[in-house]
Amino acid sequence: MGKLDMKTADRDDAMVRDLVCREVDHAPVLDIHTHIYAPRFGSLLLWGVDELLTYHYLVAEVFRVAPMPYDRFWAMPKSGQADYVWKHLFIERSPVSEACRGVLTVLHELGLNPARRDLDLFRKYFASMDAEAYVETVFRAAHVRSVVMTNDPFDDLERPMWDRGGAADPRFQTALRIDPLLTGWPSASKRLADWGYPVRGDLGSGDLDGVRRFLNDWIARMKPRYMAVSLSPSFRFPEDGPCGRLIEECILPVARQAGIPFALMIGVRRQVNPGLRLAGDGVGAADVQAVSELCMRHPDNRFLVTMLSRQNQHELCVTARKLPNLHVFGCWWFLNNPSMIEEMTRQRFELLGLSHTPQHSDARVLDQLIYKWSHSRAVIAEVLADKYVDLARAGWQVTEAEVRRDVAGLFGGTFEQFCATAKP
Ligand code: FIX
Ligand code: ZN
Repeated sequence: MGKLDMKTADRDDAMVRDLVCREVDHAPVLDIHTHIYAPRFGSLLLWGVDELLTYHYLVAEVFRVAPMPYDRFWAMPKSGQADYVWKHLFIERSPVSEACRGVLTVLHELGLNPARRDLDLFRKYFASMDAEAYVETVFRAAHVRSVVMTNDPFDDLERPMWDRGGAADPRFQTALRIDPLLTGWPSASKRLADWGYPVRGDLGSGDLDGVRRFLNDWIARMKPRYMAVSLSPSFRFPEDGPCGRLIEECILPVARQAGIPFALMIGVRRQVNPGLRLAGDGVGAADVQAVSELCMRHPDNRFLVTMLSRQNQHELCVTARKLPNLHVFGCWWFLNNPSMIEEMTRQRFELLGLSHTPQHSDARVLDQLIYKWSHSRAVIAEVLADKYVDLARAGWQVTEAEVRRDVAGLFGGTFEQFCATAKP
């Protein structure tokens, strides 16, 4: 290439990069897995600086640098816990971790100058907010068009909210979460019996019928986008225990009939350190073969899968290449860091093209939508731009409309199309 040609190529590359950044920055996202709630769920919707600072990612981090008896920490009011995190992770050392950086990004994007380092000032800003208006502010700042909640009928705080009903809110879609059913059948079966389902715990035909009725009732009530479970690294399929049997005989037929996917989030070791509560979960490499078997044996079901261990990512992509009923999504939890997002997104583009959903936020605090999306967008834009530049080298120029189309797919459109194929 001559000098002039190289200059032109560099200019074209820069134009592609600018275009991709603009499109990715502003693409309205459908966030397909979160733990935030619509305002009608009242106190379950968490927001504000004290909630941000006591996010379980930060609780794990503060105990590394300033351990104290767990009971003493949990006995403190939320503001006391937040003060403790602020002092040890932001004031006494620089907040370089991804979770710490996230708090600063939120404050910064809300126009609160984090450099003031004045927690009470930040608190004042949130104290003057009303939940409904703040949802609008955050969705606008994060360019989020809708989120999928995690809705758990076994949760004693959440269940009564459903009994009370209330108008559906298109900004907050639902997902029926059923972990206790698959990971703690003996006690889940007792609860189903308490709620009036004819379940004895022996997994006989009466039990299976009762579970299917339970699932159908909650699907009718919640109208979920999908059913979901998180599973440990020891998950195997097929399997003759309660987990395998309930998946095969209850969840999959019910999902097929309802026309919704089944989402599996695999690889979490729950309560490695129970003193840390929600912050006490860990990770382990899981068995991708189980995912492959599940999808192969049930071609009429649709599966959304994310795995927590870095080791599982390549095999999961290769498995998805073979199985069109498998949709890979997100960089989950300990993978939601720029270095991991970059590696995984690159690998997914290279192996799966655009047929995946690169990211979900997993936000537990409303405000986190701002940082989780702004941090992820920056990485996804860079990787996507690299790919378009590679195409340009091969003589294929993408148009603005094509970039917009592709980005819309990555930020929720492809997920919606995949869900639509689950309809009977
Ligand atoms: O199981 C899940 O959906 C996990 O994402 C959460 O339980 C976890 O605590 C979390 O918030 C991770 O980001
Ligand atoms: Zn989650």
